Amino acid sequence: MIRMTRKIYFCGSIRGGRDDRDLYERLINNLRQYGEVLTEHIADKDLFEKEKLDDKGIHDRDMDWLISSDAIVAEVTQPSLGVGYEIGRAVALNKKILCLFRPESGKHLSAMIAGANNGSNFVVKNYEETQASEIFKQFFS
Ligand code: 6IA
Repeated sequence: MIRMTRKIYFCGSIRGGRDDRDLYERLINNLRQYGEVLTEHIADKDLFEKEKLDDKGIHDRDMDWLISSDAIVAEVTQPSLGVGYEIGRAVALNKKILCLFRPESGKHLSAMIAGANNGSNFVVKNYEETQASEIFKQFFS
């Protein structure tokens, strides 16, 4: 029997603001035990200097990855149009989605994300970082 590695598409803010970059790095490292993280560049410190593609190239490549992925994990505390767009496209593709929001940030999550929670294939969790491992374990079990 051929066992395929699960493909995880991690979403985090880029042009929306990089305040949570370090956290993205820790979450991505944690997620690696559950599959291949297609978008590990989200945590890259030098992303702005390294990126060679133009906007269309980025969009088209990321959409291909999104289509090929098995699960989407989005850190949604830092509002990002790109992350919101990816989540909407993922819903249309019937993907399994986990959104993580930190209420401690003092921010307010969009009702269009919070209200999409159905507890099964679209899961929204208010969390603190120490809870992330347990949330991932449950989500991928
Ligand atoms: O609107 P935002 O830029 O915050 O959108 C972030 C989301 O869109 C992430 O979850 C990524 O999957 C995707 N995304 C946006 N920009 C990029 C990118 N390069 N490379 C990969 N994925 C991206 C942008 C670098 C550029 C500013 C030089």
